[in-house]
Amino acid sequence: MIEVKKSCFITSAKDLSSCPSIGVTEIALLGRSNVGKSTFINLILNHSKLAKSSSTPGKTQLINFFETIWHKEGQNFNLCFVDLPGFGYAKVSKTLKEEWEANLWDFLQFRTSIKLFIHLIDSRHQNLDIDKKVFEILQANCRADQDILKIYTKCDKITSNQRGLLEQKKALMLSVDDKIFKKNYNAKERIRQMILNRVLGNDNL
Ligand SMILES: Nc1nc2c(ncn2[C@@H]2O[C@H](COP(=O)(O)OP(=O)(O)OP(=O)(O)O)[C@@H](O)[C@H]2O)c(=O)[nH]1
Ligand SMILES: [Mg+2]
Repeated sequence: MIEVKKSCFITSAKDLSSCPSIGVTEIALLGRSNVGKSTFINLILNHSKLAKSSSTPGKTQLINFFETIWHKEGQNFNLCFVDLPGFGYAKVSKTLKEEWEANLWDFLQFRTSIKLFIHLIDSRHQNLDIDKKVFEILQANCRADQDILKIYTKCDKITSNQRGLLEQKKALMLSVDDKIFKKNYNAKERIRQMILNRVLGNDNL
C-alpha cells in the first residue's frame, strides 16, 4: 500500500515565467473544464479541500502546485501535483481563451520537471474530439522522460456494465463515491500505484 504522508498547497502561477523554480518530479492534470481535475487531486491526496473544485466550469484559472510525500516499503517519494485550468471552457472571451491556451502549451512544453501528464476523461463522454486532439498533441510532444496516463472520472455516473467494460480494457477509473466499485477494486490505490510506477520508470526519484 502507498501511504500519503503529507500534502500541502505551494503556490499559484499565471504563466510559465511566474512558476516556482523547478524542484521535485511533477505530475500535471489535464482535461476539459469540469472533468474533475481538482477533485482528482483531493481524492488522490486524501484531502477534502486542498484543491478548489466547483460545479461551475472554469473554476481553476491559475496553475496550482501541490506537494506531497508518499511512503512505500520504507521509501519516501516527493511529488508535486499541478492542477491546471481546464480546456474547452466556452464562457470566457476568445482572447482570454487564446491567451490561456498559449500559456498552457508553453507550460507543458517547457516545464521540464513534468514527468507525467494525467489526462482525465469524463467516463460519460469517452470519445470527444477535443480529448482526442489533446491526446494526439501530448503524444506528439512528449519527451522520452515523460509519460501520459488516461484516467476516467465520474464513474458513479455510468452503469456497472459500462464500468465493467472499462475494467476489461484495464482502464483506470475514479469516482468521488468509492462504493460503486467492486469490493476488490481499490480505485485510489491502483491510480497511486500506476503514478508511482510511471514516474519511477522515467526518473530515479
Ligand atoms: N458525481 C461526481 N461528481 C464529480 C466527480 N468528480 C468531480 N465531480 C464534480 O464535478 C464538478 C467539477 O469538478 P472539479 O474538480 O472542480 O473539475 P475541474 O476539472 O477541476 O474543473 P475546472 O477547474 O473548471 O477546469 C464538481 O461539482 C465536482 O464535485 C465524481 O467522481 N462524481
Ligand atoms: Mg479545477
